[in-house]
Amino acid sequence: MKEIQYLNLTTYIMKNKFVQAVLVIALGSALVTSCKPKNSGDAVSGDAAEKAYVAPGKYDEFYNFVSGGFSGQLSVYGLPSGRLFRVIPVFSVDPEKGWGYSEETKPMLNTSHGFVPWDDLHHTEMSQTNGEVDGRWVFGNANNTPRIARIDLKTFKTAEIIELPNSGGNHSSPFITENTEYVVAGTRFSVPADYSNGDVPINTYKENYKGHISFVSVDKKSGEMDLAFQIVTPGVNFDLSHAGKGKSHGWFFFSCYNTEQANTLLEVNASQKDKDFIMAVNWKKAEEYIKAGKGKKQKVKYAHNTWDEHTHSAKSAMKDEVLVLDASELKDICYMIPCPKSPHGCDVDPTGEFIVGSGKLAALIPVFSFDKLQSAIKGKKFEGNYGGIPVVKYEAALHGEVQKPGLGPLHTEFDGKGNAYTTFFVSSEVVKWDIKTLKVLDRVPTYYSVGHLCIPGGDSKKPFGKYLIAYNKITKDRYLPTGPELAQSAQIFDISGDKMKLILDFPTIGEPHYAQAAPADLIRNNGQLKFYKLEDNKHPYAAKGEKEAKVVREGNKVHVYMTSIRSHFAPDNIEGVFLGDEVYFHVTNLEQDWDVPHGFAVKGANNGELLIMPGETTTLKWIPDRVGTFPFYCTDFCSALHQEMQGYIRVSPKGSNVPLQFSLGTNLPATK
Ligand code: RUQ
Ligand code: CUA
Repeated sequence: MKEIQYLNLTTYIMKNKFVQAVLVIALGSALVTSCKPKNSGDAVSGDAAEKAYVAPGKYDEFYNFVSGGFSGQLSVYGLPSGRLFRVIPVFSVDPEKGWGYSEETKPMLNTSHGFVPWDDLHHTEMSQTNGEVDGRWVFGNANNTPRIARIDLKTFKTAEIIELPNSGGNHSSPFITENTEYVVAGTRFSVPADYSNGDVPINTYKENYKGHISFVSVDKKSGEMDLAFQIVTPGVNFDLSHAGKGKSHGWFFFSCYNTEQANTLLEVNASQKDKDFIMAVNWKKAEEYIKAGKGKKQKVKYAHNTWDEHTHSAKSAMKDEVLVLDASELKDICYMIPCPKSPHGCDVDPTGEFIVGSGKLAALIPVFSFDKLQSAIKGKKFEGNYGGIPVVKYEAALHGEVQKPGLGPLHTEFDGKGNAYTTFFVSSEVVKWDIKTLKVLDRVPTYYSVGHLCIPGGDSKKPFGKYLIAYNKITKDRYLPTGPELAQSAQIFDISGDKMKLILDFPTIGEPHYAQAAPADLIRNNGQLKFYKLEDNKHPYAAKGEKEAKVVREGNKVHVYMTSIRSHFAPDNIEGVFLGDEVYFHVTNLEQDWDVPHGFAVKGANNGELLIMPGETTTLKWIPDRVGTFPFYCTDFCSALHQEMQGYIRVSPKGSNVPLQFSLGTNLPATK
């Protein structure tokens, strides 16, 4: 194991000569000590299996919402068993669930660029009340075409997606304030603003590229999002962020790199400076400026997509304006705190006093003090400005540095008992340290190259602190080989004692970045929806009983109002459809019982299936490409006679005289 860890480290270093130089020079002996942690035994302790074991029929203690990275989806696991319960489609189409394939869900993936069928979901954040996880919603970010999604935890469905203008690579997102007042996003790639001319030479980055930070408000009751305002900053890369809490509620902290403002070969050119920044934003102050009318209205274009539980359909609205505050003009909303070497994670402890910056190339972890930051601002302990934003003196805001913690710190979470846990990508370990004394208390190896970690409630005011899950980027030999690509792995550690103990490995979907976890009861008892009430179904094409089943022609569009119930469709024989027609199967699931979806698929559809929940109506568009007779069937095993749940649709040449007719249980008159 040690050899493989070491191999990862060397490959990483060899691949990157610059990193090699920095690490070798800066870290020296740390390199040797950190890559082979003292207690690097990979054997799990004797009672590990017992600790991760959840007996058949028993429930897990926590839900774990894990981002899928390049899969664009969110997966839901149980802890401590590591059992996978569900993959929730968010930013990527999912033929399994018809997401992005059914007519009702297509608008959810609409953007100002049109229909975008994929994205990269890195980070998840659960809604909070008073800084505690409240189990209502989980938010996710789309990195590539900047968006934020809200997933409803009553239905485990994506309920809303809002696009972010003036942004590129929405990485520093979606992090929320302590009462979910805002879900906040910082652009990773600075770009020319959408409201300026973007057709400029790339090497004019310094003049023409800007950073934008978005404050998206969240309605307390409905959860509906709205782009409240943005703050424009000099062009840099915003990487990650977290809201202040408790005493620092009203502030937000963003890590930034590429303060060199390079536009090419960033691995070298954006690693020049000894320190980049953590940007502290006084968002309460920004709110005041917005109220005072200091926001400039800018013309932009972004989509806002919402899901309606009654019509079982999404709507996409195109918005065209945003209010922008300029950080260089309004001198007291943003402050830069110098932070060593390309900070990545930016994490705030449960008290709100300590802000941890994780410099990817740093040999230490700086911890900043909110109180010291406040007095530094009051006392104007500045060392100049960065693009008009005051730069606070490093020492003036610093609580202290964790010395020689490991190599390549990335992310930190907290257990609520005064301890911080940081992941180290290069030295493949999780390190536990004391937030106040900054002493390293424990370290465990991970297999291998850990990126993120999650402690239930670990970035809130109230961590539950029993387990720590490490999300590793590289799996190598942990599982049976599956060709060139191996599943990323998660590892659960018991952190209830002084020493972290590995209790379970489990494979994950896509590439998890952030994850969130919450007590199972909080979500299980939040009013989980078991089925949609048929009487509340307001879908314009719903058939709420078999008597309402029909087929209606409107020009070349054929609307099939179809019902499904164990174990037949109504109608199940359809004739009088012609080549050149567009057929819309609107299928209503008449069941009123938990866990009885029906599916629908028709031969030759350039589409996915439908998976229709009880009481719901869902539509599949089918354009027949040839004359003939085509079977359709239920794709979800729903009863002993599921295999009988089928039907036929006949397609005749254009202009033929086959009359439009449909039936169930009787032969069509035409066939005699
Ligand atoms: S971020 S490895 Cu994954 Cu999007 Cu820190
Ligand atoms: Cu309905 Cu199978």
